[in-house]
Amino acid sequence: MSSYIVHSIPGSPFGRAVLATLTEKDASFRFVPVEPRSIKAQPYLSMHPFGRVPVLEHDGFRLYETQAILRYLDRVLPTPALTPADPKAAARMDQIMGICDWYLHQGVNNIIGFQRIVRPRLLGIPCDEAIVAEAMPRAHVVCAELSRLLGTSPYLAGAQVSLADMVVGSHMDFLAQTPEWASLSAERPNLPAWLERMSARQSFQATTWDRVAEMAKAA
Ligand SMILES: N[C@@H](CCC(=O)N[C@@H](CS)C(=O)NCC(=O)O)C(=O)O
Repeated sequence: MSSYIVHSIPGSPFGRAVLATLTEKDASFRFVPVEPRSIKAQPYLSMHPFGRVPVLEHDGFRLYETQAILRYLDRVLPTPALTPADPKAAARMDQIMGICDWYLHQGVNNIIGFQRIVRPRLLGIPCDEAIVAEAMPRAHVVCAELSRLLGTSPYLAGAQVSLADMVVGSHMDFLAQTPEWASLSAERPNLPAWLERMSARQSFQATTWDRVAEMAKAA
């Protein structure tokens, strides 16, 4: 039996980052689907008092907050390392993971991705165009900065794939499925090229929304 248990909702970019990291490490895990309507009530709140996904369980140890989970996995499953050995590259990785939480998710993906994808697909409610338009200037700032930080490197923290790619890739792949991606990526060709590189990885192919939905059905 797998010692890693991931509680998440199919389609969650944060949940995908955890699943992709476990896949990069070739670790077996059990996926426990969380019913979206259940996350703001007990018993789920006893596992995650802020009512979010994902949650990781490992050998009786329970952890939430994606950055903490990813760093934990990188410590207990050290091969292949997903944190650069060079302190400056590691700091860049940490910075980009912070950008993902504070600027890419908050105010960009949780608006544009939610309105364009989650509302129609899961809730059957049409997109609120005004809210999406209002988020676009913030989205351009985030994409411009991630494009600048990526530069000509293959991955966000340099030559090797890192935890930053796991989490930003999961979010960016979501954003890339919206019509807004055309304008967000137009002047920044390094971003779609990097995303294509990430999407070709086995860890990303194994953790698309549809693949995670299959895991949920099989659970
Ligand atoms: N800071 C949390 C954020 C997790 C998060 O926002 N997850 C989203 C799904 S991608 C969620 O649970 N949303 C449900 C909600 O906001 O009610 C983490 O890093 O794990």
